[in-house]
Amino acid sequence: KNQRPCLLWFTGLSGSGKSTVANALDVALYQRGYHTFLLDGDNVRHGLNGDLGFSDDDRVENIRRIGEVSKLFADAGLIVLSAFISPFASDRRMVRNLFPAGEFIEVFMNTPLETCEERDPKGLYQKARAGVVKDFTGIDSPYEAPMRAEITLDTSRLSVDECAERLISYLHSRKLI
Ligand code: GGZ
Repeated sequence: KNQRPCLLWFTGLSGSGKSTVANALDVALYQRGYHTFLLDGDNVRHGLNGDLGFSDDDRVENIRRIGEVSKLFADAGLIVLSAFISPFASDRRMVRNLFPAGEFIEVFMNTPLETCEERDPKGLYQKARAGVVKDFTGIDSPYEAPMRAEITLDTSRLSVDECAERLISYLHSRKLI
């Protein structure tokens, strides 16, 4: 199947649906015969970035490395899906600048903090509120919302499948697939 390499960069709070939507899109693209690669905390923060924590400096380095790895996979011709909080606008811009115009697609998961906190799948918000976990994004560490994301999705209003469909439509409209 014809495809053009690109990077779909999912940014948003913990629990906003980044990994869930990226995984659903990954499956949908695979089923349609496209070659993709998904990067998220599960396969990056334990291995490649196992030396990094959640201080501002470590988050900057986390995103820098992920941007470079994403670029390598795109150079190999893949549609890359990367799902990280990436709270700082400057880091997202740095990754954007690694890519030709139109090949970096910022996907802002704009799910309200309230919803993310209700979901709290790992109990981390509760720990952050209790002060047991420090520097937690949205609680005592900042999240800089994108001003000009290519796509904004809110999983408190849209189902995971609807989000994936919107992303597929976008890729079609830009002739990336
Ligand atoms: C934010 C944290 C923290 C702190 C652990 N702040 O929802 P999760 O659990 O499964 O995914 C979150 C993940 C965030 O890692 P990222 O690499 O995406 O972050 S960043 O882009 O800011 O570097 C969360 C868990 O790690 N987690 N401690 N203090 N999220």
